[in-house]
Amino acid sequence: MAEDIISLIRENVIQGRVTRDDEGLDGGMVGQPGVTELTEKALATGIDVRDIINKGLTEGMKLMGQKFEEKAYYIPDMLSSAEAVGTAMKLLEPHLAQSGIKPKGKVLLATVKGDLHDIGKNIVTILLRGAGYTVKDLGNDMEPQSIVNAVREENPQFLGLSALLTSTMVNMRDTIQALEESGLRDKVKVIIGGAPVSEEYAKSIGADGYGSDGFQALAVIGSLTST
Ligand code: B1M
Repeated sequence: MAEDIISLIRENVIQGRVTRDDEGLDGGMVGQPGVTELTEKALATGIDVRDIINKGLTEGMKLMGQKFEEKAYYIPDMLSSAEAVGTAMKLLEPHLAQSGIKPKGKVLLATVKGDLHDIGKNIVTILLRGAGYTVKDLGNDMEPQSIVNAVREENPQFLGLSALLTSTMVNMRDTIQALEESGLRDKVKVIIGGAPVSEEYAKSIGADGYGSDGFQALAVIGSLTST
């Protein structure tokens, strides 16, 4: 039952179907539950929110990416899928929040210069907020100097950088260098994530941590909090 619902969520992310009123990219699906109705059903059935996010939404976007590579779908199709994931995350957000917990620390998050991919960063934002961190989302396509200015103004404990393009991951290194040049590097712990980056890359550019997904980012920030 749980696997069936998660598999339908995946399929409907690929089809870019927000609600039951949507046709779907391949057409003919009006009336069948979309990502909104399926996510509501998953929550009502007691399916772990982590599985909904990792096995349903994130996996659906990955499969959509493969179809994009195969040229079966195009950029507007990816945007429909992105809208479906964003809508589901809004439904899941209240279930991640643990009421009554004290803020754990402040995190600034940004997608680096040249990169417009923000779905992963938005998921990390929601998970961190749900876990009690105060998160300021700086947005995407963020110049190193703008990030440095925000770190100076906001004085966060953590800075999270996201990149999805091999051509923009280098801007994570430039951002860390800009922090060093401005004398702020030792005031903030830097965590990086996104499909093209790795633990090794994080080490090579002098980041303090790497998260392979949103939950890993949470775990890494948690472990750095206690060091
Ligand atoms: Co683009 N895109 N895209 N895209 N896109 C990719 C990344 C690509 C792999 C698709 C492909 O060709 N196969 C490819 C990159 C190739 C490369 O660099 N090697 C690509 C390309 C080429 C492009 C364009 C250049 C296409 C074009 O215009 N010709 C263009 C670039 C625009 C730009 O940024 N300047 C482009 C545009 C777009 C859209 C705007 C259409 C759209 C983005 C919409 C949006 O974000 N608002 C889009 C999308 C949706 C994708 C794919 C399909 C999905 C990305 C995604 O959202 N994944 C992607 C293909 C794929 O991934 N297979 C692709 C789901 C998301 C939840 O996962 O972002 O990995 P992810 O985040 C995860 C983890 O990585 C991690 O946690 C998240 C949750 O688990 N994580 C962190 C992320 N950030 C983290 C930070 C952390 C810790 C963990 O700590 C701080």
